[in-house]
Formats: sequence, C-alpha cells, structure tokens
Amino acid sequence: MLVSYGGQGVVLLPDGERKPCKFRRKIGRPFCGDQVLVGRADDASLVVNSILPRKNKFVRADERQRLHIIAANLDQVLIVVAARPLPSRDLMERYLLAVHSLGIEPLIVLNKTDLEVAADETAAGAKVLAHMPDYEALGYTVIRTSCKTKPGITGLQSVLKDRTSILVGQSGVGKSSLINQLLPDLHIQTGALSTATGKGTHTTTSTILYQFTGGGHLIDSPGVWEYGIWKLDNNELAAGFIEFNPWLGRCRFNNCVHATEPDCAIKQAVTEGHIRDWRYQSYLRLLAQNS
Ligand SMILES: Nc1nc2c(ncn2[C@@H]2O[C@H](COP(=O)(O)OP(=O)(O)O)[C@@H](O)[C@H]2O)c(=O)[nH]1
Ligand SMILES: [Mg+2]
Ligand SMILES: [Zn+2]
Repeated sequence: MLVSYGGQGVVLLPDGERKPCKFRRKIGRPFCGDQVLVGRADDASLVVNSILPRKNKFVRADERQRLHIIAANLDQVLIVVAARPLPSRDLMERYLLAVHSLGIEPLIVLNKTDLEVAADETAAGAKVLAHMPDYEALGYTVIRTSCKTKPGITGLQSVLKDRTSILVGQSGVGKSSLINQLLPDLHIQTGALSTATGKGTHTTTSTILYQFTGGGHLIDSPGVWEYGIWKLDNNELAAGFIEFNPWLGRCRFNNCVHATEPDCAIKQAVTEGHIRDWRYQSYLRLLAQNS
C-alpha cells in the first residue's frame, strides 16, 4: 500500500503501476507499507482481499494517549535532529525508547551540519548534539547531513537502500528538505498518486510511501512525533536504555527501578563507568514522569 485513506487507497502493483483500490471491510484496514493481495470487484475495479502478516507497526499517540497505526513493515526509523531548532532535553531518549518498543531499528540523522550551534542556545539541547559520539559508542548509527552543502546525503542514501524507512523529528529540522534531496523524482511520484486517486494527494497530511529507483522505500508522514511520543511503562523504559541490558536482573530487588534502592546493579554500573551518567540521569527524569 502506498497510501491508505478511510475505505480506499493506492497500491503499487508488481509491474510498478500505481492503482486505486478499495478495502473489504471484513479484512480490517490496510496501512501504508502493508503488503496486500488484490482482486477485481464486479465493476473491474481493484479490491484488497487480504493483508499479509505484518513484521511490525509504527504508531503515534494522540492527545489522549491512544495509539494509532500509521505504517507497517518498517526496517528502520530515522530520528532527525539539528542545531536549529535544538532538541529539547530527553527528546532523543524518548524517540529511541519508542523505536525500541516498536521493535524497529533506530538511526540518528544529525542534519544542518553547516550550522554552528549558537552560543545563546539552551545548554540541554546543545548537549544532545555533543552526545553524538556517545550514541555511536552505544552502537547507534549517526549520519551527519546538510541539505545546503550536500555532504552526507550519499551516506544517507546508502543506509536507505533496499530498506523501508521513515523520518521522525521536530518541525523544522529538515525532514522535507531531506526527502527532496533523496527523491529527485518526488513530484513524479506524487503526480502518479494524484492521478491514481483522481484528486490531489495531500502530501502535507497523508502518510505516503515513496520508492527509491535503486531499491528501498521512504515513508513520509508529516507531523509524526513532532510533539512527542506516548508514555512508556517502567519496564519499557529500562529495556530501551540498551546499555542497561547486561545489568538488568542483577539488582537485589527484582522490582528495582534503579532509583533509590540499595544494591542496584544499574547504579553500580554507573559508578564503575560502564553506563554514562548523563544517560542514567535522563533515565531518572523519564522515570520520575511515570510516577
Ligand atoms: N542551514 C540549513 N538549513 C536547512 C537544512 N535542511 C533544511 N534546512 C532549512 O530548515 C527549514 C525547515 O526545513 P523543512 O525541511 O521544512 O523541515 P521539516 O519541518 O522537518 O520538514 C527550511 O527553511 C530549510 O530550508 C540544512 O541542512 N542546513
Ligand atoms: Mg516538513
Ligand atoms: Zn536496580
């Protein structure tokens, strides 16, 4: 599925054609990124007869903390941050936790590398950028890009190849600009979608799957996670701090939340320098918001 509206959408057929299709209500709703089997209705139009099993589901939360599926079958989520607007404190940790809890791989994109971090910017946001080497040490891939001078775009292209990816991040960090750089035929693809739906596709509001000519897909979902993610429970929290992993289950209390408890293996690992203190402090702040 390239796009999915209420009762209909656009499918990409094996021959590369984009065709409008309707959904049979009883099969449930297919989402962008879903693999589907289509057939012909009585009037010869296309109908989705079944949705193939999903590898994963990418979700967002609404104001009331209800989760909504926006895409399926992703390989990776690209978390985009920049020197302008600077990320708020713990935003990167929230994004990383959310991606981990969905069972999808996160990649970090530091865009606008042509900009200097202004001296008057808040210390917390600037620190997020300064922590990039730490994220790399944790095993996360960090790709540095600039839409103005173009370094890094080719590096980004290579990690996107043959995979299905989505861009998330605050408004203004350069997601649309990156999509423009990455998809030279963007207007051709949106044009073909408009033809298929018979109306303008709303690139500003719809979740759309684009194709790379060399293989791979990029999903654009405007506004996704711009204002934050959903609340995670304490277990998801500790599990999402990947470097905590070797120490989990070694605390004196098996319901230890690694805050004020005695004989806590996580705190011990922080003291011994196995876990970075700034990550632990971020964990404690997120934990405090759960209670
Ligand atoms: N200096 C600089 N500006 C950029 C870069 N990428 C995007 N911008 C600018 O940042 C602004 C927001 O970009 P946009 O792509 O709309 O961000 P989005 O809200 O994440 O989609 C625009 O004025 C872009 O021209 C970059 O790499 N360097
Ligand atoms: Mg945008
Ligand atoms: Zn503990």
